[in-house]
Amino acid sequence: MPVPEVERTAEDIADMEIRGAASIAEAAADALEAQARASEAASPDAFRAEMRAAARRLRDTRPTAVSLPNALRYVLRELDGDSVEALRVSTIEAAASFRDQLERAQDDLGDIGANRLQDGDTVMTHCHSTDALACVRAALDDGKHIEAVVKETRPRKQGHITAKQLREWDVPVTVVVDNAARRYLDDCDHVLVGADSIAADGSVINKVGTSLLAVAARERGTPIMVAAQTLKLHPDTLTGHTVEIEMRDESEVMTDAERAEVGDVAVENPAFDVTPPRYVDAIVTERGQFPPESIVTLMRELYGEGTTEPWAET
Ligand code: RUB
Repeated sequence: MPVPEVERTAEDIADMEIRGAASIAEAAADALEAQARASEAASPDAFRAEMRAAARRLRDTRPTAVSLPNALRYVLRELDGDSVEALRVSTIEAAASFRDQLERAQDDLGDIGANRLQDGDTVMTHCHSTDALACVRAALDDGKHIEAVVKETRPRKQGHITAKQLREWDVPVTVVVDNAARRYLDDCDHVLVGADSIAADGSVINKVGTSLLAVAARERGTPIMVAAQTLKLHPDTLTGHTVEIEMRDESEVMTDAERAEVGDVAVENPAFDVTPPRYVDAIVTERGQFPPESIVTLMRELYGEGTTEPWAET
């Protein structure tokens, strides 16, 4: 049985109290650390079994952001030792080094992304991405004036989180409904979004609506920049697997009262969509910026030809 902190984190991820691919990854690593600290396992085998069970519980919360299984793999891979105490220490160290890497990757990515932003530029955002915002932050730190058109991002309106963060940085913000995006693209110099997963062919999986925005931006000639640290590269796509798109509760789209009023309709609520590589100008990672079609080279270098599932029951 995972310790209560793992259970709490899993529930918070599933309920989107903790959300966004990087934050989900960090919370998962923290939860594995909590499991290790609280473990009363009587043997190294029992400790490892507990860690695998905790990782499975976390893994099963949301299916699309690959940062989650990548984070779990990172920590479980570092488990080392012949005693419970040694295993505990190695888990705690692995979680700390994961957090360091995450923070460093976002800073480095931000510096690279900021080079694409010129003084006086306006960016259009979709959803809320800490990787995307790191690019704006770094551009501001370079002394550039940046403005933003922030898409509301139905149904959960994560655009409000982006708007709040940008206002805290004194960035002038205009919030628009999603359907107004094309109208405002002419006023924007970049579309700047994050990613939950990036597939081997360079497809970008991000909050639903990203692909529609990318198609419109291509038509208007506005460059599309995806900010995604390498934790978002989906290694299973190297071996032909596809990325599962999470379907969320219908009530996020229509309340029960609205449905009663409208009548008997089917409601679908996909949380993410796939933007084909031809609509993306650059994927900005902490290792540099890449045309989407070449991201596979980096993916091979970092993740080899595939992955294991270290959380599997043995
Ligand atoms: C969040 C979302 C974000 C990515 C990247 O979706 O699509 O663009 O996760 O975020 P949700 P970050 O709100 O459903 O989790 O750059 O912070 O990892």
